[in-house]
Amino acid sequence: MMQQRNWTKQEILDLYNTPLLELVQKASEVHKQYHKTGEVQVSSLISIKTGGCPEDCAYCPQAARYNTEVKVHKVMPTEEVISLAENAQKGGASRVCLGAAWREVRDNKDFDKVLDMVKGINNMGMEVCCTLGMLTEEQAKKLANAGLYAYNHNLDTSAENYDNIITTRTYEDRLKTIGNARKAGLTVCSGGIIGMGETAEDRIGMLYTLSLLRPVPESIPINALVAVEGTPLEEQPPVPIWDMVRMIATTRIVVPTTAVRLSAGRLSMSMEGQALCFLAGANSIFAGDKLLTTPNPEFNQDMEMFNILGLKPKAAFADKHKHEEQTVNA
Ligand code: SAM
Ligand code: DTB
Ligand code: SF4
Repeated sequence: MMQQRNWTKQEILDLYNTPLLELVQKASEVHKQYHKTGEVQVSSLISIKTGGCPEDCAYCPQAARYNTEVKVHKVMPTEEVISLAENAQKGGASRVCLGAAWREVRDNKDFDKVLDMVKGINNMGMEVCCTLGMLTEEQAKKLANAGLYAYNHNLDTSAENYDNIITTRTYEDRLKTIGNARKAGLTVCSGGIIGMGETAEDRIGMLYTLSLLRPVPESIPINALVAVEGTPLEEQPPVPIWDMVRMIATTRIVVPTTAVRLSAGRLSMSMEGQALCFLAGANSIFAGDKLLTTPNPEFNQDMEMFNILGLKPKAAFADKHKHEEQTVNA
């Protein structure tokens, strides 16, 4: 059983600034020690409730206050969600993430529908993750009882940079929700976005905060900003692939047992760039031609990439024993 080490911010920053190939090599060694390097989890995103969100997250096309092309949809019928999950499973996906453009979970009929979706997908033998905004410990427990495996709630950026990106809720609110998910026995998925104009210190500050959580999150998504017209960040230049590789490699070294997810932004990455991300320790991708509202590489193109790189989709719950050990030892 690996004990998570306490890193200092400076140590993480020094890692991040290591000459690139040396960093990738180090990360690759850690990856090989703790993970099956030939396996990458295929996850599928389903936007169960799209647009019209009251929050002001500067990156998000679903915020009602920005003028984007996203159309508002109410909660999707459960059968439709299950059928999308079935299709994803046929394509090799072992994890489904249900996303809702909500500020927070409310105890109403829509939440009951989400509980049904979770039950249905869990019964199919897939890992179910939800990202529904803030939630209480009681709501987290209801989700856990319905069979939810993970709760996604991103820190997005460092505590210092947070107010430049979101003002309608605080960093402490985010940490509290993560704590509530944890108390309910759910695994935690929490990461952030690079390419929003933040400094290297901000990227590392976020990683530092995540690395100090106990237990450490089982899953950390690293998103490259998808700059969407109409949002305050529409003019942000694309993040260099080298920054993405550095961020993934650094995360891999700092939290060796965590699943590092190469999440949004792959449409602008070459296959070679993504290959470096896998070498540096990325454990998963979102497959399917849409993320929540923005485009993603075609499914067939990703399967071709898996073939070329010699990667296999990972089975569901392959990390479950690791999570149970972590919880027992926490
Ligand atoms: N409304 C819920 C919340 O914010 O917690 C859940 C859905 S929200 C879309 C989930 C995450 O998607 C955000 O925390 C953010 O990290 C990521 N995200 C949203 N828009 C993005 C964009 N344009 N580019 C990259 N990541 C994005
Ligand atoms: C995460 O960190 N990235 C995913 C998932 N968690 C929910 C979402 C990415 C969304 C990208 C923008 C969009 O498609 O709307
Ligand atoms: Fe709403 Fe989530 Fe988008 Fe923020 S990231 S505006 S909370 S959907």
